[in-house]
Amino acid sequence: MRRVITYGTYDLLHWGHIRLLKRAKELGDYLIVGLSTDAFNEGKGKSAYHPYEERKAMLESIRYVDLVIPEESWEQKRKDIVTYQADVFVMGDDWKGSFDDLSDLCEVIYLPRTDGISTTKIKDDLERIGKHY
Ligand code: C2G
Repeated sequence: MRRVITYGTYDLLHWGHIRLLKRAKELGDYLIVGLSTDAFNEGKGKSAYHPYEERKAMLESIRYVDLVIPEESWEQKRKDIVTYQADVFVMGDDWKGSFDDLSDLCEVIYLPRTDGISTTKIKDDLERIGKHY
């Protein structure tokens, strides 16, 4: 049983998120997602459109996701990797190099981001459309 772990806010779930989760699952047999809590997001300077419970329910409905755990701090990754016996830690490559320190615990892989889509872009596009009507 090869276990994969990844982290994120996963707000306004979109194609880029799905592609990341799909490729992450393909690296093993079991995918754990550390989902940023609303409090942690405040620390990231992010305010999600959907609250944690809704973002969690949406992730749990995705066939590639096996377990969703709360991400409450930057430091918890080491503990999570041990607790959940993760063999692989995956993030999109906008984080390239940021988590190489975890490579003593597990494989660290950065996957290419999906171009042309982001939660920020969705919000900006909707705002622009909204101004025309
Ligand atoms: N992602 C992607 N392509 C996009 C947008 C996002 O591959 N077009 C990936 C990101 O690289 C990340 C995951 O989808 O691996 C979730 O993205 P976010 O919800 O934006 O996560 P982020 O805010 O980067 O939080 O401790 C790590 C943080 O929680 C990561």
